[in-house]
Amino acid sequence: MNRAPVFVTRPMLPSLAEVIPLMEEIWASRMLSNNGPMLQRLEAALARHLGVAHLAVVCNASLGLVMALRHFGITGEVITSPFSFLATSHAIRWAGAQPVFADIDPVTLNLDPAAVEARITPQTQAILAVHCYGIPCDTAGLSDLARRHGLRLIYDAAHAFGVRDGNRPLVAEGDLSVLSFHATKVFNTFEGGAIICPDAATKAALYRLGNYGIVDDVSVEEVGLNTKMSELHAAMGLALLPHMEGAIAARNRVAARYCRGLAGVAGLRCLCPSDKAGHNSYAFPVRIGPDYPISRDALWQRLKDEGILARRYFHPLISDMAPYAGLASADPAGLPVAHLASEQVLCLPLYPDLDPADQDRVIATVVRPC
Ligand code: T4K
Repeated sequence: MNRAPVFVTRPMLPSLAEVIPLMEEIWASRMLSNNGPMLQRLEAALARHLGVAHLAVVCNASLGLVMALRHFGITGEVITSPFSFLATSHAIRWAGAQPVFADIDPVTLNLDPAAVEARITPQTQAILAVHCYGIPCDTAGLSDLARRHGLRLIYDAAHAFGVRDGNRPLVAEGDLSVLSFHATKVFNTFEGGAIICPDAATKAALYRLGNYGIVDDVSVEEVGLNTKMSELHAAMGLALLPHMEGAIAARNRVAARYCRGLAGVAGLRCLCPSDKAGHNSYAFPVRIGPDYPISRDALWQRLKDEGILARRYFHPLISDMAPYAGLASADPAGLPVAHLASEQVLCLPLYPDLDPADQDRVIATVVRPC
């Protein structure tokens, strides 16, 4: 039987009926970009939804990360995780700074503060940490480190939409946090992102930086970029946002179903705390250890043969990719935990409307791979 492939994720969309009235407003106003009414509404609605006071919406998280670094004038060394999507390190380079890789914690798979501390030099200016799969970093440990060494702390929160750490929204941590609204993320505007900022002055400075550096009709004070989100993208976000609570609850249910279905499988560990209040189940990473009957890569292929497109996020490590492999901090000997994770982690399909029958096939294949 020829089945449709089961993708690792599928974007959530609002109904067209919800989108069309917003399109009609855009057509009537003929405001298509440049801090238009849809963008302003989206920013206000997102700030309310996320429980933060200020945020600046941008056209994608990659440029949001570049802006966050540029905002603080970071051009020296930035300590970051090799276990992430390559955009994290690319942003450091595009900002004109140098990535320095530090090893990760074996449980959270996020930067290990002790490993970060060992990489600090007089050239270090910032830490760019990633809440991988929406699992919170050791924010207390990293904040303490940043404070003691006078470093900026920026979070790549691309995966962390809606995550709460205790009573606080996780994105409120650090000097700045950057969310992604890419199609593959928990909340999407097709392409997009946002920088969570501490005050209105920072938001205004970020808007200026993302609007060519223009101050007014006659003055430009810096070499800015264009990182604006269009009204069309903002409208998509406005239509989708009311669905987010239900979407995250549905993600958590899918994740919990995996946890039940995969409980007791020898050599396999589910990594996301789907039972923890405040988690968003952005992804469903499992760790394939030596006691599992086949290797992670063999399981990935076995699933692929069944039309199940699990993904090896994140393999290879960023530090092993050509633009970074020559760096001293990219030496695999200094990144043993990240290397093992990159060889053992596999992300299974997870999205709010994953068909239970498809999920059952994933579970059955993982439970009995041979
Ligand atoms: N920091 C971190 C930690 C990130 O993970 C990312 C992005 C960024 C920063 C940068 O954020 P942005 O600048 O993008 O805002 C995907 C995404 O393209 C990328 O955004 C994401 N991380 C990364 C983890 O995953 P690919 O190359 O794996 O995506 P792709 O096209 O293979 O998509 C995965 C699956 O999703 C497909 O098999 C099918 C499904 N899909 C995808 C798209 C784009 C759909 O069903 N519809 C779609 O429109 O990188």
